[in-house]
Amino acid sequence: MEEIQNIVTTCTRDCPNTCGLVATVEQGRLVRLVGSAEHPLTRGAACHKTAKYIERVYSEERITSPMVRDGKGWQPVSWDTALDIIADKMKLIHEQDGPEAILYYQGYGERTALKLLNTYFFNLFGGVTTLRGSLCGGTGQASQNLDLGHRISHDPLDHYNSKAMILWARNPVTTNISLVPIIKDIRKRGGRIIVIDPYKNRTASLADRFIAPAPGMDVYLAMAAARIILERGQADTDFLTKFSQGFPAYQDFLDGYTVEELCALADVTPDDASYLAETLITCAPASILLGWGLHRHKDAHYTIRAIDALGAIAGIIGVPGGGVSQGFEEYGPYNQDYWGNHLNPPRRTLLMPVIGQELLQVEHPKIRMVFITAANPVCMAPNSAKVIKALQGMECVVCSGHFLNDTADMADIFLPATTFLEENDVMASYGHNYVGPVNKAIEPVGECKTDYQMFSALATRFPFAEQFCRSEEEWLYDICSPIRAWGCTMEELRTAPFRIPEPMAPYQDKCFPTASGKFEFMTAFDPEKLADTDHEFPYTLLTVAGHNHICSERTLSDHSPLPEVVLHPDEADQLGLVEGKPVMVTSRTGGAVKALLRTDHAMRRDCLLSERGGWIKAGHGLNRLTVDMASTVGDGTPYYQTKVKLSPCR
Ligand SMILES: Nc1nc2c(c(=O)[nH]1)N[C@H]1C(S)=C(S)[C@@H](COP(=O)(O)OP(=O)(O)OC[C@H]3O[C@@H](n4cnc5c(=O)[nH]c(N)nc54)[C@H](O)[C@@H]3O)O[C@H]1N2
Ligand SMILES: Nc1nc2c(c(=O)[nH]1)N[C@H]1C(S)=C(S)[C@@H](COP(=O)(O)OP(=O)(O)OC[C@H]3O[C@@H](n4cnc5c(=O)[nH]c(N)nc54)[C@H](O)[C@@H]3O)O[C@H]1N2
Ligand code: SF4
Ligand SMILES: [Mo]
Repeated sequence: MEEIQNIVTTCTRDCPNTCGLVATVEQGRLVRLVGSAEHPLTRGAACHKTAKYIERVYSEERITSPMVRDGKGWQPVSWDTALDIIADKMKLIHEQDGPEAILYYQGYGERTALKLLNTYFFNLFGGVTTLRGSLCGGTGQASQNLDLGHRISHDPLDHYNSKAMILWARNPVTTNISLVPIIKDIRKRGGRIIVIDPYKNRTASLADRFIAPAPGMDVYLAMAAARIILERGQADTDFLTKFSQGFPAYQDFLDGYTVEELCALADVTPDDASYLAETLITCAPASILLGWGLHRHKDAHYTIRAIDALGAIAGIIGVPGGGVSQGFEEYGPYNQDYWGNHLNPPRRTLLMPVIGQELLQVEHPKIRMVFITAANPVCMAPNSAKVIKALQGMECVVCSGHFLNDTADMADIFLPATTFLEENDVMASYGHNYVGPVNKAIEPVGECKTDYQMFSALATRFPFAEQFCRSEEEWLYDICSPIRAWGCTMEELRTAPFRIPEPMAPYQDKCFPTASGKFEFMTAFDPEKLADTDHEFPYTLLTVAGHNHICSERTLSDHSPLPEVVLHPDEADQLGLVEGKPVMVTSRTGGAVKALLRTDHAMRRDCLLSERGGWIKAGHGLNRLTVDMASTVGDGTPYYQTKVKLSPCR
């Protein structure tokens, strides 16, 4: 008899939707993966990438046994052999140079509850060098912390109370589909949607107004809208006087410009700024959702803080259906003692946004070994050439993942990881307040192991094995102690998502965990920092989320022969470039990427657009062009500070 099972689980990919899923398994093989109707946000609709994920699980390109590289290339080996080599190397380095000569690089590929234990393993070992900063959302969180004390976003379901939604550098049609029904509901109720983005992204088709400011110049648009609200006497004076600090200083910045000047600096029309201001006034409450695109500029904190300030002036902070929201804490609902950071004195950290440079230059001790899980820094961190050079200089690179991507190509040892369909775990979200069960749908493909199983097997080679090696259930019980304290048993968590008790709309009491206890306006602003023209490299390179892939989660055969870049047709004409033909894109990193040119009238003339995540070995790899630097606030990665030029290519 044919055995068919439906397993409730949660998608653990690097995606703010963190969908509830149902996996159908027939005779041990995954045959169907769809959105769960029971999940309050997924509502039965997962993305088009989900069904395709089955192909990824069973792909012939997937690596399903440990491998070690020798003079002839990759050789499959037993787990014991691979782990013995790693353990011996770790012990030797610890003995000779101390544990800080090893870097543990944990990426964004999967951030489940049990992933806390990866760091715990290294802490039991003695604490190694780890990372600080972010390739993703660091700037926004740090900037909002300055204004609000502690960034808390509105529950996405609270936006059913919104009369307007302003999507500022965010493209939910591609990146956050569970917001789409909410957007449509706002429109159905007669509300407004505004999309603010230098590029006419897919979400713009759902918007009443699309505003395309110059990249990184949104601060001026936010200031223009704030000025208009103040000039029209529509500011929330009660909030400003009772619950905020620093408003007079902020008003001084605004008074330094006319609305027209601010609009010229943002390169938008005064009508765009008026529409934005008027929406905040007449469609109250309006919510503002910040995307990750905003973060990718060096002084992005100006923009983010100016948008928070606009929210404060418009009176949407602490108001149901309002707010300036961004992300959620994906490790928030766990007992974070299990990172084990208390076991050692604080150890050295390297700055993620400039990881190549850091690895090349750190001393005392030098890094000799890099252990990478769930990441592809060669492809996804900026300035690939430096990351490659740094990894090539290592004595030993261990890489754990699913496929032989650009980073695996730099490794000496590859450890094959399970996908979430082969795991039991718990998953919280950076896009909403639900934490959900990860239930194993199929047995691990080949010899793949979960990260926890790998680290447990490795731990048996060290004296701390007993402290580390427990059953996954025991660990989850302990790590999820806050969830249990909120009244959800582990049995309940296995069957359905649980909403953690964060507010639907934060700050309703108008108390903010800042030094003053009030909302704090930005009181320093240096416009000089935003001036950033480069005549030789005139286009800002926007490397945005791809519609069909999450970051670099692809296979080699998934790639088109060349990456596509999109330019305004008049710019192409001026450069003598032809649509559909290859062009060479270069930047100040010295990198060069051959790409196929597409032209689009919807592009701003000062930007070149491409999707991020394609592999270098497949001829993509846009991060060969991106400059490596850290943002002024929050140690984020300003990928879009990169300027490029184009030339014809035979
Ligand atoms: N399909 C798919 N989904 C994904 C991902 C993916 O790669 N593919 N990645 C996941 C991850 S890791 C993340 S962090 C999120 C990201 O989710 P989003 O933030 O929604 O996506 P991005 O494409 O990074 O950036 C959104 C937009 O910001 C715009 N932008 C860039 N600079 C500026 C600026 O200066 N001002 C303004 N106003 N807009 C600007 C870009 O043109 C882009 O359209 O999505 C997640 N979901
Ligand atoms: N140019 C440019 N570059 C960018 C960005 C941009 O906007 N522009 N955006 C940045 C953003 S938002 C992000 S989040 C980063 C992402 O950067 P990274 O985290 O370095 O890379 P990903 O492409 O997400 O790759 C994650 C890898 O983890 C593997 N993986 C998944 N689950 C597991 C697991 O459980 N165990 C193990 N061992 N491996 C697993 C996947 O197969 C995949 O290879 O990239 C950044 N890079
Ligand atoms: S990738 Fe994102 S949208 Fe697609 S199923 Fe996973 S969480 Fe949902
Ligand atoms: Mo991200």
